[in-house]
Amino acid sequence: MKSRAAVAFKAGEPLQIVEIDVEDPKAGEVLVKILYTSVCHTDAYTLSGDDPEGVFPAVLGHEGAGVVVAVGEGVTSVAPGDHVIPLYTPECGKCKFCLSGKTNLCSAIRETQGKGLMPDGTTRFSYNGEPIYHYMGTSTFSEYTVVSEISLVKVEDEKAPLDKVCLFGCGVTTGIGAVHNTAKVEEGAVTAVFGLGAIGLAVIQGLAQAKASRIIAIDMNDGKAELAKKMGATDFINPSKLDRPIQEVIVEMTDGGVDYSFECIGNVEVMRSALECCHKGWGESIIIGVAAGGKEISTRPFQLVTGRVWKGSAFGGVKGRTELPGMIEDFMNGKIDLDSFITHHLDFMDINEAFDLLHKGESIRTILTY
Ligand code: NAD
Ligand code: AHE
Ligand code: ZN
Repeated sequence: MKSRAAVAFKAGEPLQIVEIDVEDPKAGEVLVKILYTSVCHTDAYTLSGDDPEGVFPAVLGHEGAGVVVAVGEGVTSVAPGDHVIPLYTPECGKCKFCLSGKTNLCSAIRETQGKGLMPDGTTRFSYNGEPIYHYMGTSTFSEYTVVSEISLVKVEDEKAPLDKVCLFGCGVTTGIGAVHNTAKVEEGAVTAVFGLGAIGLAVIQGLAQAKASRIIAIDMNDGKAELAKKMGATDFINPSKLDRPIQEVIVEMTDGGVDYSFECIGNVEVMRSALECCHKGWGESIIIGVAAGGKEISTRPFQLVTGRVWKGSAFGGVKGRTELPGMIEDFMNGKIDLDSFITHHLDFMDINEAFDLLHKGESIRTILTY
């Protein structure tokens, strides 16, 4: 079938809206009509050419929601008409990782997914007869996309608005999950959040749910302070206005450092600050931001010897098929605020504008409608 898609033909160039060909889903695969998608900084990262797994031409996009159109042989968990959210972290429930009880990083299709291919090693997308690669197993920047069955969670409540719950495809789940699943923040904790895009703001929302006593929000852009405070931040710091390292300032204002910090930018210098602002003996720093290929983190090992802990979090440690239904329910019951993340709405055709808004720091999330 034909599908409108925003194709990343080359790194560093704007996406081009073209009509691509989409093949039928094979065994274990599902054809989904994407109704809404948004742009996460990771899409911009891959488009920039800094992602070692970035392959071109590709259909990017991993934060979306839509409706099942057709299923391949053997698919039983979803059926045509079902509302679904694609999951870049699938959940097969059978692999060593899924069975470990220790991680959400399902390994069933990770190898081919990282190469922009479906599990059988081929692609369902083409343009002028040439293959187009998939992305993160989701490719939500095509009106019709093919994904693995295990990369879909069904939205059981048909009243759940897909133009909002699409945010559970990445940003909101990642931030809230990192607080509860990765850091396991307890009531009264003193915390710091570096970077106030959708990920950092979702972390703040998770910290507010966990009843953290202090939530120090940090961003170079003063324009982010208001929303951070609305979500629950107690303090805001713009590090570009300081004449000394931010970690020194935070350690001083928290009587020795924070219990938990979260890096939501992808900047290895900030990752160091986030670790070093943690309290001696127990402070934990969670890396969420994705740093460019070739970048490395560093600190004095003494920081770890003296009890600080460095951890990372992918998709907030959330097992999508098991845990997203509960998060969608929380949203429907008013326990998660999605509306505040949605700063812009645009037509899908204007997707490059959504990237510009993100780069300029003017948007949190832009919902693109097909
Ligand atoms: P975003 O661009 O909306 O937000 C980043 C924020 O960081 C902006 O507000 C920006 O002003 C701020 N910032 C940039 N440099 C800074 C600095 N030196 N000091 C303080 N603030 C600074 O991005 P986003 O969509 O929220 O994504 C954030 C990061 O999280 C990206 O690296 C993205 O790739 C990553 N991410 C990771 C996961 C995961 O599962 N680990 C999931 C989603 C996104
Ligand atoms: N391909 C990148 C890795 C990017 C990365 O770390 N991705 C995060 C999700 S970002 C979503 O916005 C993730 O979940 N990683 C786990 C995984 O298995 O990919 C690179 O730099 O190589
Ligand atoms: Zn993302």
